[in-house]
Amino acid sequence: MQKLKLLVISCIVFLTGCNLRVLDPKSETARDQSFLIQFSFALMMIVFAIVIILFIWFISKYKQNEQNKDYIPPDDKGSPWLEITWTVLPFILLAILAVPTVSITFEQSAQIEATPTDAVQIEVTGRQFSWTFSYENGVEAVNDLRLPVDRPVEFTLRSEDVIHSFWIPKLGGKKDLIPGKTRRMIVTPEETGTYQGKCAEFCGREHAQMRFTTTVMEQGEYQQWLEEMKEKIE
Ligand SMILES: [Cu+2]
Repeated sequence: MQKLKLLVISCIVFLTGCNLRVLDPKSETARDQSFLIQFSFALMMIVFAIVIILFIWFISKYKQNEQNKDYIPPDDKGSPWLEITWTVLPFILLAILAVPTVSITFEQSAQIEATPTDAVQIEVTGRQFSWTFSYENGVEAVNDLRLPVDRPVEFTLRSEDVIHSFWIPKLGGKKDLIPGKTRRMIVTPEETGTYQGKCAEFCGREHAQMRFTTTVMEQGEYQQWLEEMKEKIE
């Protein structure tokens, strides 16, 4: 018991150092996704609470005591009303869950989403075990992603070797990089700051090192950074 307590406390301490927060959205994409997580969690908790309340109520109501210890309940052969209730209720709950899930999934599907005209284009290449980001003016940076705030960014994702997964939790969900395929992802960061990103698909021995930092900058600062980087390579 003592060991278990220690384990739980140390886990909590270690996890507070974790900067990969899914429920702290800094873009519309991430906000919609965290809404889905919270919405389905709330729905689950309602079902859980009802089941637990009924459970406690039944075990206290039908508990054996002095008065009922010889009572044998009649053998019921089914109840159409009960069966209809527990068939229809889950159906309604799933329908409620399906509406926002399907609509957000389609809305965020890159196949359907048109590229906004003012989108910044960034090419992302994943390889064992690093990320290369290529910007429109030819600048390349390794494990260092810079984005302008309040402008849509279209990522073109490619892998050089195995399957990787591009993930910046605060900006949006994961997108797998499949060797031989080009994939797209559109995100509009809404707040400046530094966000951690990582590979979210186990891809080999140093997978855990496959991290990158995402710096969302003011638009002017971003342009300045791009120009400074360009000068460096020339
Ligand atoms: Cu990887």
